[in-house]
Amino acid sequence: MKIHRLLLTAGLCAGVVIAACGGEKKGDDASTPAAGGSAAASGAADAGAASFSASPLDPEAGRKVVAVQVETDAQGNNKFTPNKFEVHTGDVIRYTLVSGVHNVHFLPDSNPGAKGLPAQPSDLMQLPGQTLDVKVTWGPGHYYFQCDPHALLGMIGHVEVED
Ligand SMILES: [Cu+2]
Repeated sequence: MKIHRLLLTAGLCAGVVIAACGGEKKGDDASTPAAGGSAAASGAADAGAASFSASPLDPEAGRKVVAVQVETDAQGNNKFTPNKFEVHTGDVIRYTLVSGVHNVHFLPDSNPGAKGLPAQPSDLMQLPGQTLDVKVTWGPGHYYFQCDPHALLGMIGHVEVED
C-alpha cells in the first residue's frame, strides 16, 4: 500500500510537471517553451489536436462509440478494458470510470511522431460512472495511452486507428 501511494504521488507530480512545461495555463499552449526534447513535437501537434471531453461527443456519421472501462478491480489491478482495440477515424472513444481514481494520457514520448493526439493528460476521473470522450481525429496508426498514476503498475492501453 505504501508503494502504491508513492507511485500515485510520483504520477501526480509528473502530471504537474508536464502541465507546467506546457505553459502557465491550459489555454496558453500555443507558446510551448523549448525546455524538453519533445517540445517541438507537441507544439506541432497542437494545431487541430483532439481533446478530452467530460460531456458526451457524437461520432461522425456512420461511426460508433467505442467503450473502454477504467477501473481498479476487486484484486487491486488497475486496468483499461479492453486494453487493446481498433477504432476508425470519426469514432468516439468513451472511457468510463468503474472504480478507483484514474486518468488517460496519450504520452507523447510513447507516441513518437504522432500528430493530433490530445496534447495534455486528462483530468483525474474520480466519480464512478463518469465518462471521458475523445473523438478520433488523428491519423491511422498504432497509439499508446496510459493512466499516469498507475502506468508503472501496468495500466496502459493500445489503440489501432484505421481509416
Ligand atoms: Cu489508474
